[in-house]
Amino acid sequence: PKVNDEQPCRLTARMCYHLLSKTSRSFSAVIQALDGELRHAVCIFYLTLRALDTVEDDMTIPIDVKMPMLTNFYQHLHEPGWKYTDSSEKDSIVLEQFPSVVEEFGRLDVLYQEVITYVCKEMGQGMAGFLQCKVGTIKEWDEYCHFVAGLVGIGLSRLFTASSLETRVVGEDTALANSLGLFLQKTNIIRDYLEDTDDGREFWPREIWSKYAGALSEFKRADKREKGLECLNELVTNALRHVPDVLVYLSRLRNQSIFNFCAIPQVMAMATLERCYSNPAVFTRVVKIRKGEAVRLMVDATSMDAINAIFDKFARLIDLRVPIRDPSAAETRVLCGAVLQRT
Ligand code: PS7
Ligand code: MN
Ligand code: MN
Ligand code: MN
Ligand code: MN
Ligand code: MN
Repeated sequence: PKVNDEQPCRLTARMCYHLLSKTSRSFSAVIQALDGELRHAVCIFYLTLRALDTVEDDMTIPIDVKMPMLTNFYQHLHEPGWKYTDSSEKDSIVLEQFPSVVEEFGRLDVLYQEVITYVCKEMGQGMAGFLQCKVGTIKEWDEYCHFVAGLVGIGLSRLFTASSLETRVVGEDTALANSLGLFLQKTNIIRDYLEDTDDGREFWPREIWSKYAGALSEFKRADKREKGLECLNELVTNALRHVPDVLVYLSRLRNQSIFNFCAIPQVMAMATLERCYSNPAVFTRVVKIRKGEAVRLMVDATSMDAINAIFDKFARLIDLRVPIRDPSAAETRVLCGAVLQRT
């Protein structure tokens, strides 16, 4: 994708792009390539949510401190100079340099400010609600993913429409926008099994894993591999249900820079799901798509024809690997078939 190399001259704006490149490998380039004022609005949106997520992820903050921090976080967007310097999380720099984010937030069009505030408030509340209890039912899994990612999709879509670069339907169809977030978040949760359980976090829904094990961490044991794979495949199958929504959403986009921004992460998620499907390595190491493969996908994912071809390819690869006796086999095949039959 085309890179927008315009350098902002304000110190606080420059700090924001520095923070963006420091904290995101995948989003930094596509955000910086966005057209017009959308580029800055999405950059500030990203940094705000990255800061909030850093608080959620910080296991050294006691729960009774973290709870009000999450629910009140949106208020800091209106407090010049607010920062938090006691985190030792990976992306703590965003909390330490938050005064630059607050300054730049205040310079955005009020329409953009309102969307960012709304998502930050709802996400903080949602995260707080899940602090105590782990994800139990499949319904709760969708709820958690709505709070941390579906809302991002809804907010971004409203920003697209507010910028006039996209039509009204993009910002108004919240169900489709939610699906793009859920597809990314579920893939992230599936892939991060080992990292998350090693950190004492559990995001795989109990309603699903309890069919295959007495405790989620059991899947790390070699003798539980088969059950682990069946559980993994049920989760991948659940995530694949969002693919039809993703493709309809992407087909509605008209602006090339927005299309690339939305499509690239979705294509990466589909590639990651294919890599994770029936793959025992999910339980022993971090499963990643190869660097060269990721670059190829980023370069290619610029038209609806290319997106259709890429989703086709990965659906076909999953379909070929469905184990005969897998409990989810029938549904997995139906969902892969639905992707393939569109063209
Ligand atoms: C505003 C671009 C494009 C309609 C910080 C983009 C964590 C998967 O496992 O660090 O914690 O390391 O890899 C992004 C829909 C959200 C959902 C969400 C804000 C797509 C805070 C991204 C991203 C909607 C909660 C990856 C959801 O984080 O995870 C902007 C359309 C942030 C999007 C979190 C996760 C993002 C995520 P981990 P990551
Ligand atoms: Mn990450
Ligand atoms: Mn988090
Ligand atoms: Mn995180
Ligand atoms: Mn994760
Ligand atoms: Mn992480």
